[in-house]
Amino acid sequence: MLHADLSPTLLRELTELAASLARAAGDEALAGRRSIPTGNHVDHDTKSSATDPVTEFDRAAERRIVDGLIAARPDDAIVGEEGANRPGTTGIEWHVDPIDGTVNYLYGRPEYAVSVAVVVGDPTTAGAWRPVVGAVANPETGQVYHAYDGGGAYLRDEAGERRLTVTSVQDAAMVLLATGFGYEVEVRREQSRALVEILPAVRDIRRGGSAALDLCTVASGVVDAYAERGVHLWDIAAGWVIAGEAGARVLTWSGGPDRPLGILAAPEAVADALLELVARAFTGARRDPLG
Ligand code: LIP
Repeated sequence: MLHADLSPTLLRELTELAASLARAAGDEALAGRRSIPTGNHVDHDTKSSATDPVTEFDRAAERRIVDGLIAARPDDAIVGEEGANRPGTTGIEWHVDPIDGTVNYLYGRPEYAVSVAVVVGDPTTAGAWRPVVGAVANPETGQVYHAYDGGGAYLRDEAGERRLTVTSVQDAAMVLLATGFGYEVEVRREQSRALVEILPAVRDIRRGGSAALDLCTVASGVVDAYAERGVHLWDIAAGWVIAGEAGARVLTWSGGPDRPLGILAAPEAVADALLELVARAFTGARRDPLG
């Protein structure tokens, strides 16, 4: 059931809450990273594979965000990458990726972010849900990207706040495309095959290591588009709203039961051409995407 009262006032309040918690958790994660000399990896466990890390700072950041959400909105549902799973009664569900780009965080590379989003509807049913609020904070740069449904996309940093719009690229062959790769060998094998089709058809690709930031770079025009197959909702929910509010068409498709999502975010002028390319390249990418 979609939430009844998604007024602009409520959406603004939810966005500010998301942005403030993302910033606070990010600052704590940054302090943790800087407490360890560069060149030393943060101690970590692994999840889906030996290359899929989770650190104490991922868990601490998620706790910080969850505690803040419960204090502010105790009846909302919460889903977090590191295990937060709290039912709710309001129809509002928070999706939290406490550190997106964890491998970059591990190595001391600056491309990682805290992603906090609100999703309404039923994320377990294709087409019956959508993200409506998103905040993505990059602790290394102090940048906070934020947006809510119908409110525009913004970047807030030490220079102030400015509205974001996607690029005006008209030709798919001139698209600078952000993409990413999963942790599991079979997913990476499929993604490698997809690159054989995609790389010759676009200007070039960029691999930043954080889906949340990749979507924000589409919104800010730092790249033209982003496509990846194998991401989770918590990776993309906030960036989805931000890229969409900056003028991108955002399309997702399901990888099937227990399989992650595929996503394409692109300016309208090249969205159809890129969708055809992605649907050719990624097995299982649907030509009739979810939304
Ligand atoms: C990451 C995604 C990125 C993908 C990585 C990884 P994590 O999420 O944001 O787009 O390419 O393989 O899944 O694991 O850093 O939260």
